[in-house]
Amino acid sequence: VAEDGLNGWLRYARLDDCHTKGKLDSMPKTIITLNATKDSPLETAGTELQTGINGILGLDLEINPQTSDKSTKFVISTADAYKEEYGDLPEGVDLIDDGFYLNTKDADVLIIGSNQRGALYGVFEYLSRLAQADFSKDVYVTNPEVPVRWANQWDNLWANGTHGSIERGYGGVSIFYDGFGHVREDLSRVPLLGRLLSSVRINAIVINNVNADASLFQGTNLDGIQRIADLFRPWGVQIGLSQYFASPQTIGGLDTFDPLDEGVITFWTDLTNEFYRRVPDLAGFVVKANSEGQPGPITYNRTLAEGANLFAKALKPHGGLLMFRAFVYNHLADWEDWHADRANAQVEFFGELDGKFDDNVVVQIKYGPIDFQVREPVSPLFGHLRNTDVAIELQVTQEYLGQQCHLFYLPPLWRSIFDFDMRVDGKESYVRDIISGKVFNRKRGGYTAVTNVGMNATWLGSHLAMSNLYAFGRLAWEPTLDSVEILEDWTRLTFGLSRGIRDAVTEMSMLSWPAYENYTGNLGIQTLTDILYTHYGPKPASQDNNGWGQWTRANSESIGMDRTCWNGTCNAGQYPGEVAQRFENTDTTPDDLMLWFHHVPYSFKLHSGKSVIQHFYDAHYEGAETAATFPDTWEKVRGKLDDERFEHVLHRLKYQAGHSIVWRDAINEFYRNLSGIPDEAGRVRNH
Ligand code: GCW
Repeated sequence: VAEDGLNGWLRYARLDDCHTKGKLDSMPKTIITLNATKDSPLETAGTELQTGINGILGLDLEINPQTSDKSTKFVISTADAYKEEYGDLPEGVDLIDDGFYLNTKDADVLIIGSNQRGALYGVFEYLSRLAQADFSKDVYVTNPEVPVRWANQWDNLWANGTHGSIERGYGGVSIFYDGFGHVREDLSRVPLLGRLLSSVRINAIVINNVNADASLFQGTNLDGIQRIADLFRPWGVQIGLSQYFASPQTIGGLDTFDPLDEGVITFWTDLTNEFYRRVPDLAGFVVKANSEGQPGPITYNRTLAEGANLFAKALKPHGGLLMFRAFVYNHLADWEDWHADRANAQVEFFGELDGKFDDNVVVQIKYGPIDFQVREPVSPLFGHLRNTDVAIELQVTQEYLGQQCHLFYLPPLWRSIFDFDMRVDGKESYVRDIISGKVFNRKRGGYTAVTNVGMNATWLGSHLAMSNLYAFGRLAWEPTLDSVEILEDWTRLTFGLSRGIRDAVTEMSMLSWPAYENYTGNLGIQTLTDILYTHYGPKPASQDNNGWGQWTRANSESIGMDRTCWNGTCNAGQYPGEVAQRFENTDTTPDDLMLWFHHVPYSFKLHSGKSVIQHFYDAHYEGAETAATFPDTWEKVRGKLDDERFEHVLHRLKYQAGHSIVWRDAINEFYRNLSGIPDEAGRVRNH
């Protein structure tokens, strides 16, 4: 497990002769890396190509041979260096930052990046093709959809409390911190992660929890941050840091953290300069402010924009970005107030601030208005920020989605958000085009994901969960990629070329979202889990009667949040006109969001013709039945891969099948008791 697990999808397993027959002779014999300096991404590109070809094809290639022999070669280069040495790239090859050009149709294979990172991405692309026995000869030019493609780790310096050392991390303890307040001595996992991230074109990683601990920025930990950055750099991965808003007070010795105070401004300027002295290519900061008890500018009656700009100004001379999280809401809300609604918070806090942010601020918005639920409409804030760059925040770590103990392939959920048409000003405006900046003519957009890999030998705690990390990078580069195609690539790279394995993984993965939604929370009611602590397992009673605002408003007659404008919280009204109208009425609200937007009797008839309560009962049975097929589906591939990975996956799938029955019965019986309405099929017991 260790070796395969840590390499993830970069195994470079040897291809069978039947795939390589007649192909090896025409392979170039040497690798040229133009102007590669030590520890540069270009140097990495050369060695990675050498390693990959050795693994996949069994060929030994020399890098930058001294002889000027005339044999065929791989040329790995930046566009500028290539131009100097060989002349212009062909017409029509237009590259933007991180993009690359790959030419496999001639005797020499050209892998040319707009920059060094792009060249490295080109090598990974080429190796990914070879590993899948794709020897096609063509010309390929690709550029990223957005420049910000960042992983976020929620790693803590200290391992204590209920969360372990990574908040909402299910893949073991931190690879960065020792759990006792320090950066680890042994950082050998860092380059291995850098390699995986780089291979899917993720260009930065935030290395500490957004609930930030400023002691990371003191003493020897500053050296530690520098060591981490130095280990990621050869992979073209920059680091970012989460900042604690009250640091001027807690570590700066000031009696205030007011963002307009001169001393506070000097504190952040000096600290930022110190970071850049050590890490000249620092990507920037992430800030969670005035959220869930975190300090922020509102403490001093300053706006969130004033808070964000404080950091932005310090970062600006160094070219750094300030990712400011839109996850701001009142977690002590009044649940007896029919009109209170956490889903309204983002637009309430940020809507009016549009245009008030400095130009190196990016507002980072979770995909839905609440919190990584199994089904949410897109955050309405995406329709409001016309003059502000935005990034979407996704989760690879499955916080509400089974915590890697349940299989949940996320791209179909992500795509449902990216592909939603907001109808801004009555015009086509897909969320992905809002993110990229196309809709509002913005220059910079972003995709971020909370990844939370840990020391576990599989990184995420489960082999199959790695498809989500892989897919996140692929989609951040090209958000219209097909979920199944991404998955098939990943499966071939991870488990080899067996059709059987590919069919099994695809079947289970593509059923995994509907199954999980069916047995955990239907019709937009959210994941009915324990929302107070673990976010795991069924606990529908925990949603209501507390300030967290993940309410269902279930009583003995009716259920759902009334988010209409005519009678409820008017969250529907935060969407652009056409969409607002659609969500305002039950007639035009899709079934899967019915209870998100409407409070209705259990007997309410859905578009499907079923009542809400019967839908609950049936869906929970269907979901559990689907999960019950997973172990059988996986059994079909026994013997087609190593036993260790086979058993590891099987164990998780069997557990999921069992736990889905726990979910089914807990939720069904809860609503059977509450509503008093029997299951038409007579399955659900009354207590
Ligand atoms: O979903 C909540 C999580 C917190 C997390 C927070 C956030 C890092 O329960 O653990 O804190 O979201 O996104 O800031």
